[in-house]
Amino acid sequence: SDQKFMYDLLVIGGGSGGLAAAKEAVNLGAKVAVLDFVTPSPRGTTWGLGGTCVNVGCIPKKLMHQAALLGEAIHESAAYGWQVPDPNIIKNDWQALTTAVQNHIKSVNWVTRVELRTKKIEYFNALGYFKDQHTICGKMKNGEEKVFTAKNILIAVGGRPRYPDIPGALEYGISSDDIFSLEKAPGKTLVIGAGYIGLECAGFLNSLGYDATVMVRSIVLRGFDQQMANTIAQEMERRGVHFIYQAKPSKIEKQADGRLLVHWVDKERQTHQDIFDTVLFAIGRKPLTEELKPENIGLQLIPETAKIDAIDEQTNVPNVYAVGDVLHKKPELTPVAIHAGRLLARRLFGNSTEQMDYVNVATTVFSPLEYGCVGLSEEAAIAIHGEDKIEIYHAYYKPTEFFIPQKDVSNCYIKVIAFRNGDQRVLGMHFIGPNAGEVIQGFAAAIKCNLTFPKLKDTVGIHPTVAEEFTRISVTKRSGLDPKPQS
Ligand code: FAD
Ligand code: NA7
Repeated sequence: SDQKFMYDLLVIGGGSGGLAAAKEAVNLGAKVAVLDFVTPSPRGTTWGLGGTCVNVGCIPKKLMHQAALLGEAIHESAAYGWQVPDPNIIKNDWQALTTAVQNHIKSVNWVTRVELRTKKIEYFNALGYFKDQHTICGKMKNGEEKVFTAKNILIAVGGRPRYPDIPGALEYGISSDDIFSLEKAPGKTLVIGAGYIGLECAGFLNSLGYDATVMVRSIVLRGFDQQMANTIAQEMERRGVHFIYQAKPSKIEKQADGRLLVHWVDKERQTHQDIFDTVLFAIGRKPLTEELKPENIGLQLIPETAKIDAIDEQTNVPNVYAVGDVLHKKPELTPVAIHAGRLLARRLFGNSTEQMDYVNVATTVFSPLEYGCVGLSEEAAIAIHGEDKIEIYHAYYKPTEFFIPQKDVSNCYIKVIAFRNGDQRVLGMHFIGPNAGEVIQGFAAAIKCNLTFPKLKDTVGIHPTVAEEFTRISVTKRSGLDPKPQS
């Protein structure tokens, strides 16, 4: 330990990336402290230790998605012989759901706190900012400030939902920070923004029995394969989610009855309005970097986004590092933050040289019918390698378990993108269907091992599963043949 400083590593932000780095660093013998502080959302929601994923992200989202899937299963179960009273009168109790979700989160907050204590990581519920490159001021809830010094500082402050600059947005809107603990059932909901968070929220709300509308400014799921993205939106629409395309909100007003009157403008500059009980903004997230007073240490931020352009997680200030959602042009995903944090701690305190590989990170959109993918989208593959160099394989398929309840299979679709010549290495895999995350995870490992199309075809499937469809895929887009199942 360097006697000049209180700590070997001070982590600002006790979320996915920060906690992973802190735990790895103490395991390697470093003296570590973590500051974590949650500023209440505009409507006053706040939460405990653990960051976005645990409190207002992946975990509550997946639990609400599961609630939605169970509701769907109740309806299907009658076809399988279950003597369900009358599925149409079965309702989800919002309070019971949110209570269960919040209780789980509180137990995770508690376990995290105990773990920090046992590992001897010092934890402070304080909002940190830079005084100089080795000194952090931590502002506690009571306004008191505490000073910390450290040899290395890790920025892992993540981000928070953005709000548009329109009248009524901050006063009456909510975000993903609020939805999972909303005291009152959301009722008729307008979700503004068509990124994965917007689609997931609209999807589970619709499945839970609430009228849900997505307002799309341009396209759905920017950055994802657009054919897959549009298939997801089409499936949501089929299930009753409404979409308003090419529209931008302009004003939200509260009516005398407490409901919200939302005004929006379409691409012909026509104005429209409708009444909703809840307006949820999912228009992207803003990193919490400016609050760190980066100017005090000359820390450079990307001007447009306020994100940090680190090289191997090292910022332009040599002893200051960054991981997770604050990083410029890196996937905003929990396992990415965790892996980068852990590898960084090993490089700092364990003589490791291993670097984080941000390429081919798999992800899943937990829309009602899920979408999992790894590697390149069709557009990206064409842009990078040219249409002539790649082959696109695709197929519609029918999950075995869909037959008896006669579930709609029209959007169960998969796609594999590979080099057309040479070793025919697989560049991207895309799956829409049940358990997409479970399906795509193993294929991500295969791609990491340089999976080729012939090897994929030489893999014996597991029958009857949905994942085996990838081993059966053979129709190319180029052939123009029908990708519908031929049975
Ligand atoms: P965070 O987990 O956000 O942690 C940062 C912490 O630092 C927070 O607790 C914050 O309050 C605190 N903090 C901020 N500033 C300061 C300061 N100055 N001083 C002290 N503390 C501070 N990812 C997935 O992989 N899968 C999913 O299914 C998924 N679903 C998501 C669903 C939603 C609705 C959302 C919002 C996100 C989802 N994500 C998902 C993304 C995932 O949550 C983030 O990528 C991940 O949490 C980023 O980790 P992080 O360590 O960068 O920051
Ligand atoms: P995303 O993926 O950044 O998506 C934001 C969505 O909101 C997207 O559809 C945007 O449309 C839309 N948007 C952005 N600004 C506005 C305004 N002002 N009005 C209306 N609609 C708007 O954010 P998420 O919250 O889903 O996900 C968070 C992060 O996780 C994201 O950054 C990913 O990297 C991963 P656009 O396509 O820009 O027209």
